[in-house]
Amino acid sequence: MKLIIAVVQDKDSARLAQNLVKENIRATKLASTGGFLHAGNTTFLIGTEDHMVDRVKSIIQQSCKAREQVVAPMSPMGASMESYIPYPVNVQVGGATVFVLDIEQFDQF
Ligand code: 2BA
Repeated sequence: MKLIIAVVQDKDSARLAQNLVKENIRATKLASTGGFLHAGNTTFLIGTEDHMVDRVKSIIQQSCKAREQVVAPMSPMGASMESYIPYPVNVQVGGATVFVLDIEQFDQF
């Protein structure tokens, strides 16, 4: 069994959730925040059998798309100098960042 962790943009999360339900794939949605943009995103936890991993990845790929986001300049006050961006820049945010982990045990009580 595997645990698929997928970080997706909020705009795609309803579509992804719907497409997973349609195919009877169970998932948990968590509200999350990107470490770089500090923008809200959604993290899906999907526990699934090994043979379903490629299918789940393909549903994620079809449901989520990459977009450009403008990062506005931040005041250096309160921000560390490494994260200070003095002018607006375009950042390409991926459709989904996906991790696949082995599950040692799976129980439901
Ligand atoms: P954020 O951390 O807010 O990152 C948003 C986008 O900003 C990233 O898109 C990437 O294009 C850019 N970015 C991130 N860190 C950067 C840096 N140090 N320098 C320059 N550009 C940077 P994605 O790579 O598609 O990531 C989208 C979201 O997925 C991330 O939001 C984060 O929440 C998650 N993520 C991405 N890689 C991850 C990882 N290795 N571990 C955990 N979460 C990750």
